[in-house]
Amino acid sequence: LKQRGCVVWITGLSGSGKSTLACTLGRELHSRGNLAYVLDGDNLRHGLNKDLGFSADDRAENIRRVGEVAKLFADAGLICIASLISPYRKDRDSCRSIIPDSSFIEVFMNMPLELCEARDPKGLYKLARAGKIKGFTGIDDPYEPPHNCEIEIKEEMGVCPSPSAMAGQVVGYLEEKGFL
Ligand code: GGZ
Repeated sequence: LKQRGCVVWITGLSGSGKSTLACTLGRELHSRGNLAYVLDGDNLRHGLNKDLGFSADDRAENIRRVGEVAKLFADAGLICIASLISPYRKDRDSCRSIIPDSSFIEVFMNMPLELCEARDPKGLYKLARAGKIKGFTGIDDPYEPPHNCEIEIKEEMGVCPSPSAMAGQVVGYLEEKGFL
């Protein structure tokens, strides 16, 4: 088994494909014989983070906790894949600062709001537009795109990459940097 522990931190709007990438990447790594573990923001909010809401302070605490857990997994030698909206640059940067030497790999799902809103997998954008959810990221709450991400996933000529193409982009990066 060749691998070096690291944190793949996937940030982007709701509906941008974070969970899809996390899950596809996790399966791809397992099928190659690597050890990976997915920490998904939305899932963790049912357990570890069930006391937290969506104020800026609660999001910061959510991200801090997941960052600390991701660090433990990376210390144990796993490829830890964290997928959270993580809308504030300062919160993502604090996670980066606790993970040692270049093993925090920030992946930005750079998908247009219109696309995420058109997908609306859980109908949350619709509720946010109707004012039934307040403080929804991208509608009436901020999203700060990264200035310094390692990997950017975006549409090419108006076409969104497939899940396996997105996972392939991350696997290529991990190989190039010697994590795999
Ligand atoms: C953003 C919200 C909100 C608000 C509920 N704003 O697409 P989803 O549904 O499945 O994932 C989103 C999830 C966001 O949780 P995170 O832990 O990733 O957020 S953060 O990093 O900002 O702490 C969305 C749902 O929760 N959701 N209300 N107001 N997303």
